[in-house]
Amino acid sequence: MGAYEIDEWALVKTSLDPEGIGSEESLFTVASGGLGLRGDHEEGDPSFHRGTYLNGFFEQETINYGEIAYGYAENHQTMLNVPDAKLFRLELDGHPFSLKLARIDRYERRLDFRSGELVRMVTFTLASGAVAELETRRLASFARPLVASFRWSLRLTEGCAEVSVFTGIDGGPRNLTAADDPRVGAKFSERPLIPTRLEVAEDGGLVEARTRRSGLAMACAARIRAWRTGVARTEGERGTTMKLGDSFFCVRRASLSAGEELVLEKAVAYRWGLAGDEGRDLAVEAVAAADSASEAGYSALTAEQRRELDSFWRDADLFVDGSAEIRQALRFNLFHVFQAAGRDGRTSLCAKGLTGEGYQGHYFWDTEIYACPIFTYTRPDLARSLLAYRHSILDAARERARVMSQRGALFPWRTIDGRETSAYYPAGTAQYHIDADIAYAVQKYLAASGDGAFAEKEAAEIAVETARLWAGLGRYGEDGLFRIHCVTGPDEYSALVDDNAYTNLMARNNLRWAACLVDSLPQAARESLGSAVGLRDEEIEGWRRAAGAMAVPFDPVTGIHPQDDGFMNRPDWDFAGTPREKYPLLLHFHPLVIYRHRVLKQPDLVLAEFLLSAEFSRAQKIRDFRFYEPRTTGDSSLSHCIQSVMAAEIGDHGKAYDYFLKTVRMDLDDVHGNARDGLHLAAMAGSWISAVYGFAGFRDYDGRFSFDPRLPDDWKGLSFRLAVGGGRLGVELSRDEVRYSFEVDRKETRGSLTLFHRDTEFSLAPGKHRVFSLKRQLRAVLFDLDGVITDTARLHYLAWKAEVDALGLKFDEKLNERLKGVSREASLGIILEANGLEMTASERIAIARRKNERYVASLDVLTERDVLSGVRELLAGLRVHGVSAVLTSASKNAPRILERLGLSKEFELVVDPSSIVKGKPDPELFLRGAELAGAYRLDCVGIEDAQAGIDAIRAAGMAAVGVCGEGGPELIGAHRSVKSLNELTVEHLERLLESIR
Ligand code: B16
Ligand code: MG
Repeated sequence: MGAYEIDEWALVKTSLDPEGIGSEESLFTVASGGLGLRGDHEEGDPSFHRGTYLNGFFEQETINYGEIAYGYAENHQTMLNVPDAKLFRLELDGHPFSLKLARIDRYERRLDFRSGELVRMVTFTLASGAVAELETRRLASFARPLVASFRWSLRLTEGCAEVSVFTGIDGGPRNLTAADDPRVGAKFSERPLIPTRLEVAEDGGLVEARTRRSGLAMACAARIRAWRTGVARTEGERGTTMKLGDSFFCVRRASLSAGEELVLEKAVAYRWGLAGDEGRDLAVEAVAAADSASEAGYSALTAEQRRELDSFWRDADLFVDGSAEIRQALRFNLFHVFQAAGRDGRTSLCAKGLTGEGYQGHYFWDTEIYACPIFTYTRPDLARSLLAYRHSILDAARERARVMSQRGALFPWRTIDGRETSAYYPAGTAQYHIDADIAYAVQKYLAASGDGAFAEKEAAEIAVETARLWAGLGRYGEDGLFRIHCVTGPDEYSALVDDNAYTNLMARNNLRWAACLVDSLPQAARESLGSAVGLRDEEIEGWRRAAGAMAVPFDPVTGIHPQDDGFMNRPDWDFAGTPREKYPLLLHFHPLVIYRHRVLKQPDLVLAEFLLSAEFSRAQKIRDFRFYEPRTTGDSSLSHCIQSVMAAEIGDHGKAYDYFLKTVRMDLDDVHGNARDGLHLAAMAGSWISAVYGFAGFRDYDGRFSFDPRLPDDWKGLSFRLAVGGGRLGVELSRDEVRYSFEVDRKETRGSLTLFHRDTEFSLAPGKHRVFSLKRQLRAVLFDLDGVITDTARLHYLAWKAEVDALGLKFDEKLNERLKGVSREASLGIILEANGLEMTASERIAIARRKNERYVASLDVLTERDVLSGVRELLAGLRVHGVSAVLTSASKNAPRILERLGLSKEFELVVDPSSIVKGKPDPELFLRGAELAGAYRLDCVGIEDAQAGIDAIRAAGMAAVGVCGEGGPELIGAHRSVKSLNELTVEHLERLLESIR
């Protein structure tokens, strides 16, 4: 699989592959949240694009619109490719060393997830026959902000050679420009970074530069040490340093014989800030940091790096028992997400991390919805820092809200410094949902961490200003519903719509949370919040009212939530007529062509159903997932992980795993073909989301922590830890059971943690654990009525026949087969459709009523003798075993029929079909049945005689028994088929449950 070796703790490549060099540069990036070094080779060749980035350091340039309108974003912002410290050029016997031309005997590059180093080893033979081992190492320090350290060594194992090595700071690299792809490419008209100072010393140098327009300045200092080891160690290889344009290079020379080694260590420090900030001397800071790192030496920095990573992995590792490839991919992803996160409260996490220039180093909602969950539950300090960044740009967001004629704060869709920089407003500025996404991430962080100080200040201010935005943006319609017009949801293949369901749902959550948070503040905090943001009680009431009246589109015909108000009116995209090469659609069709169809780039409503999990029934989620999935292209890399989580939730394990594979290996396999422009950080974070929220079924809605585990077939286990309740919750899943444990540093100060395993509430005291079985155990049997308990199909047939004949329509026993298990109204629909007839709602109601009158009258003939054979015996057996019996009939006459059959007492639990949204084959009836019985759905067996019923049971994730009768049609999908219930005992059902997953 892929071009990389399988190593659980490293990404390893053992061959040079000029074709894949671009994506390799992204994959082999080392970064520290503030500084990113792309994985370009030390010699600078072969290379797709050499890159060094400082998170938050950018240049801006006016956006040139062909036609401009008020309030358009004014400036592009582009994270700059800054002077490069990675180059080490080597000359041997006067000839430049080239990876492409050398006679290479061994090659290996390794990105080590535990030491944080990129290590390359090359063994090669010189023209003279001498043999050399070249080892290079680099790291971007987590412990020392914006410091990188390099170790370069060349050892001769045979022969001798004259060696020269050149390294310094190269001012040459620029940002990538020309590209047809709107997702990449800087827009500079002039060189963005102007060198202002270049100084050299024998052992290093300093460069300073400032941006042309964004008012920022940077400094970069390097210190180089060299020595020769081997037969006899000599100190301080002397060398010279030279300036070359905006660059400088130190040269070190040595004559090496077999067994001797020339070693260079280089410490580099970057600093940046506002140009002209008199309080700071960036050069002095950079030099001091480089000196200190140089004195400490490379191995000391590696030790620091290991300590940081040991602690990260202790909290964040996700262990999959069953596949080394998956472990590697998950750790690779986590490592990159950890490397990408800004740590200073002033920077966030770029969509591509610090691995490339795609999306120009911008921050989007990716941080809050995709990356923050990882940090909230593994490194809360980093989650806090990322959210503090949002607080730091609150003033810019307030200003943006004013420009957009709103109150409160409107966070920019994409930005570096807080100002909106999206040049395409329909899929940019219009994504107001980012306000609610940020609020959501803050809400989660608080619920998991209990960070009171953050709640009282930063969180409260964000809560108020975002709630204000929604309260002002929406309008009450004539129907009293609170509506939000003309926004774009997460799915960018629909734009500028009314009542985007995701936006409204998340806004509702935002409004409610803000009201609760403000109400829960201690008096003093409330007062200082009041003076900071001028809050009145009536305003909070207004939020609650708007939340209570929020419009959420619902289509009663299909029973799904349309993505927006107009969604159901639009035609479906012609998927069958769209060849593979036309994807992603955004590169082949005008936006309007896409917008006017039902086609999704990524989940929208389905994402809301994940994030706001408890607000939707399972049946609703199943319907919605099934409706949207075939319409979702996955053109966004943010798509797959959400599809995976929701497929897992609705019990579609095959799909859950397929989508997981797409997200977990997105960049390793270059699924989107653009890894060279930088890695897809949200998708990488998404693999953690898929595993934890998908396979472990973790949900954290509204501060309630629950798990509903479902391991993929290929895995034997999954374990991880989450930071909650002041300690670490350990979750260890095996095929048969799950073990929850709770550890805290100091037991006496912590209370118990309340959790839910499925629907079972339990609490864990510090130091304790609890184990739950995951095996299916028979708890409830859900019985269909007609065809299973009694045979009223004939009576239904006669009643319909009489009615339909009177209308002069055709109706026969074959058509009647299709009505089995189907509701009265839907049955009439089938009859009319078969006759090619349409009727008004009132005509339909009248016909259905008359049919029912005939049917009810015919029920008088039913007696206890009409109970089908085997029914009473099975019911008696269930009672003895304490297994619930539930009636899940589509018939509204079921209670009357039970009474006539003398079975009312046997069925204390009867699902009322008039209380459900969709009948069979929708699983709702059966899921309700399980709920009524208080049984977990996988512990239920459903018994049905109709195909629609078997489909419904399977969709509910339950075991299905089909009653086919004598010579009846085969029921597809039934786990077991019987002629009558005579063939079934409780033991049979128990064994049936054991045999299926
Ligand atoms: P009612 P089941 C179903 O019963 C019948 O099979 C189906 O033909 C009928 O239309 C439906 O009940 C509705 O019945 O008109 O009495 O509400 O198989 O789900 O028990
Ligand atoms: Mg039936």
